[in-house]
Amino acid sequence: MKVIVYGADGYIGWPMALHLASLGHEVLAVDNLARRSWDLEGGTEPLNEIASFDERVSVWNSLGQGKPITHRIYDICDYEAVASDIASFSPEAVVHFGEQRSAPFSMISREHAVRTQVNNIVGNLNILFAIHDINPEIHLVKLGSMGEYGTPNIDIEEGYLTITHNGRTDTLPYPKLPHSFYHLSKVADSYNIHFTSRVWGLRATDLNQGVVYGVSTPQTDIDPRLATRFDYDSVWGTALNRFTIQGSLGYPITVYGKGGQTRGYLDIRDTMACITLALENPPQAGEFRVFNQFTEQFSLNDLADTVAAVATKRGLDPRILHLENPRVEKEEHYYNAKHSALIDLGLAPHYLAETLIDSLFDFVTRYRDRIDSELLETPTVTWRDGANDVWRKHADLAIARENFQREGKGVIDRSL
Ligand code: NAD
Ligand code: USQ
Repeated sequence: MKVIVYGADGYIGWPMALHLASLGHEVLAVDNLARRSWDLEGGTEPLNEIASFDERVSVWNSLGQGKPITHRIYDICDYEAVASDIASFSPEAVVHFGEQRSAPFSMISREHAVRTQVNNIVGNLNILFAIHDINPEIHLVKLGSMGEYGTPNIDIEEGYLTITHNGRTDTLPYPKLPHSFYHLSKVADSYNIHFTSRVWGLRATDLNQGVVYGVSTPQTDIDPRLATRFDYDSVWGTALNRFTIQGSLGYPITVYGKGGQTRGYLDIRDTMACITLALENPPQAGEFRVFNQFTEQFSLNDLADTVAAVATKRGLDPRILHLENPRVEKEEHYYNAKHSALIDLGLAPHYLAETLIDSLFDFVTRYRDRIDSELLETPTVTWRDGANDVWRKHADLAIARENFQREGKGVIDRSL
């Protein structure tokens, strides 16, 4: 199959490009390197060293482990670039990861909220228009988020809810109560995709994904230059990544608020499997298919306790600290989200066991000299302020921009 992967230099997009190439699919990997420029902007970086986009692609292509990958660097907000590649590469499917994906980043200021929503909503619209204009048969596989639903006091269904109101019944998109301006951009994407499925007959799968963990896939493990990123700062690092590194170093494990916040989680290997299943089983023309993509649900207290148990077994003395919550979210709530559609298609999940956390401890320990303890500490972005000036560790954007361009790493985010 010919597949374009948008956001192919990112945490999930890179291993996905490798996974598809290893299965013999022809992959065009696209990214504008915005994620790397956002690191420079905020003074953050992943725990592990990651090769440049050019280098990781050339390493893969030199190994002869599957199909070679072709890659291109451009912004998907540039319609001409998106349309030109869809026309010339002629994919059967596109997998779209290429968005600003941090909830805290989207809550820094008005400008960050606008940047997030313009980047995400315009990029997604461009892909929809290019599919419509060039080949409406192309299957769009789009990464959404479980956080689009929020935490309602009823069961969460997979995309749709059948409602009886005043004696009449209809099946409608499930109501959304998103957690942040970032999650709101995903809701807008979902509506735009649903609309184009109904009006233009496009075929699309919206994957409402939970929090992804892990850095190890059969392909990323082949060579250190194929590694994917592990983030741990308070803007880009997920709670589980932060807890792991905090627990392994003897830092307090920073649970925000009461810790009853419950979310869906999945291993990065299951992300690969779910997307492959979606590609192999495309929806009908005109169908907007929604899967809830996670395998288990945990509260933050569950995660903190599991990390602390692993730390204790390793002879450490872990501490769990309940910080004042910088976010506005329910800290104790009902949560029961359906997630059977991917299992019905054949997903065989990897579950979060202490052994996986133990292997993450080993991973973190290997890179302990690179840890910037400032990034582990108190979160710098709050949901209430709307102008979080202190979030930047290195505020000198001009220097970051200059270095980035001098090192030839590619285009800087246009709105920096
Ligand atoms: P990431 O930030 O590591 O990767 C996203 C990639 O997209 C980056 O390399 C970035 O440079 C690129 N990108 C962003 N805007 C672009 C644009 N306009 N043009 C071209 N490229 C652009 O994020 P990730 O963690 O790999 O997440 C991938 C997708 O999955 C995102 O859409 C995210 O919202 C979704 N998702 C992630 C998780 C998770 O736990 N990581 C969970 C649920 C959903
Ligand atoms: N949290 C802590 N301590 C920390 C960091 C976070 O308690 O040190 C809490 C947050 O308050 C929140 C929960 O952990 O209640 C989850 O936060 P997170 O940062 O782990 O994940 P989130 O912001 O939800 O975002 C991540 C990805 C995003 C994806 C989302 C899936 O960054 O791209 O969309 O997970 S979901 O959560 O299902 O919406």
